[in-house]
Amino acid sequence: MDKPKVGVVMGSRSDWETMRHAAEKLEQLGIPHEVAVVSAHRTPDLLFEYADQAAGRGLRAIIAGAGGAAHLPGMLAAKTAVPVLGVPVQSAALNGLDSLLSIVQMPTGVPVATFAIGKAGAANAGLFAAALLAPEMPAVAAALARFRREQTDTVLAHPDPRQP
Ligand code: RP5
Repeated sequence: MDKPKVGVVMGSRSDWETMRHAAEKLEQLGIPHEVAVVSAHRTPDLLFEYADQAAGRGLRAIIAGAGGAAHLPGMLAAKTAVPVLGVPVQSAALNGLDSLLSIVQMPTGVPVATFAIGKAGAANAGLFAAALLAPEMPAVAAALARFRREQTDTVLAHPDPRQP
């Protein structure tokens, strides 16, 4: 098995229903990846260990999803120079606005690339990771180009929204 190039981490098992959309895109585009629950609040030592080892293990990007007081992406970014792609998980109490603001409002100097709330954000984080890897992985570049072409062709082939 190829060594993972992308880590998909999340604050809780309950985030998987959202974060699986990131993993599915990586799978579809042939990107070696790993998936794990790493909680900023419940397993802080694991979070530090994961961030410390990320670059050395060959990860080129970390997609981190969390909901509510969503500190996981920001704390990872604080501990590693590997690009962190933050996905706000839709929370029950505030519909994910809390998650979004927790992730996007990083102070100067510690960037987290922040995506949309929920499924779209997770899927787009997967696609964005593919774009980051494309220059060094020709097969990924080709798969990403194919995905985009098929997406465009699908829209163009069904221009009338009244037709199924
Ligand atoms: C966050 O708290 C997690 O990322 C999750 O979105 C939220 C709720 O976690 P659980 O109570 O479902 O484990 O840390």
